[in-house]
Amino acid sequence: MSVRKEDYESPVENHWCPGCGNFGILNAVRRALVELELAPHQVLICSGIGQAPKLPHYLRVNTMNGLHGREVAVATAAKLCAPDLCVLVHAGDGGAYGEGGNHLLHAIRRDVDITLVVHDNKVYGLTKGQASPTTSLGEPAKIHPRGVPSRPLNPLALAIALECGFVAQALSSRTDLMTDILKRAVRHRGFSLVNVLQPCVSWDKVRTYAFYDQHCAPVPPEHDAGDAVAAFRLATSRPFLLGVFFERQGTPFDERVLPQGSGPLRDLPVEPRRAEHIARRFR
Ligand SMILES: Cc1ncc(C[n+]2csc(CCOP(=O)(O)OP(=O)(O)O)c2C)c(N)n1
Ligand code: SF4
Repeated sequence: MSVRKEDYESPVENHWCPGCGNFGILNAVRRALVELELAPHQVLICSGIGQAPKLPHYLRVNTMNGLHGREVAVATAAKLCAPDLCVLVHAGDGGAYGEGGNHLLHAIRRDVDITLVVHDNKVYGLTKGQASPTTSLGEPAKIHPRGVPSRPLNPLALAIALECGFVAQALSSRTDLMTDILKRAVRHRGFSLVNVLQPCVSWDKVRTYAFYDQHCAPVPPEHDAGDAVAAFRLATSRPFLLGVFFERQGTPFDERVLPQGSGPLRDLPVEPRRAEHIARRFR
């Protein structure tokens, strides 16, 4: 089977602003899936509400749109029902780290075999530029004219502290590196977090393409991605390092909870009478 880029062509009209960093992420995801020889029917992309969550509309793949911040929970259920699917989640920094923060913690702890790609544009893009959990302390924002009063979340350090299976950072304009990182993240069996720095050309006039070009640097080649302490130190030392910070192979959640040899949940026989009995208790 040979998978082509055209197989992922979607007829849906694109509504991102011209020049948005999301285009680079879209290109890298498509390239990664093609290079992994995954056909569209083998892939499910879950998302919620926002600019980032529009990404699966622009690819011809299986899609599940959940509520804002609930995309990881939806993906967890989907992976348990169909463990043979490659499940990705696309969310903004607001959805993933704000509204969805609690779901993120527990998906990491469970080690669900999904890849969460966070489009980290440091603002709430769709709702027109309010501060998000990753906006810098003191930075003026829409509803914070005197500056954001809270410290930003460090998603990489948080994930490493929880010994998340795979933790990496990419930049939306460096699609070669992002494609490689995404391929590794998808191949990793367990929860993968890829934080993608993404310029929002409409609402963020500080972190432009030129800003990121100037401030980003690769994770040092001598870094040992198996060393959680070194990874944590790296993640807390410089905010704009690109590459793989941490990788640890465990037993993914679906292998731990699904009975041996039972097959995917979707193949289990449905007993309508039992379902009816359960439904009656909630009427
Ligand atoms: C539970 C809930 N809270 C808030 C909203 C309103 N809302 C929709 S999109 C959005 C911002 C999205 O920002 P982000 O997740 O960072 O994604 P982006 O648009 O920047 O890609 C907000 C606040 C909502 N739909 N549901
Ligand atoms: S508002 Fe920002 S994140 Fe949303 S499409 Fe426009 S540039 Fe992209």
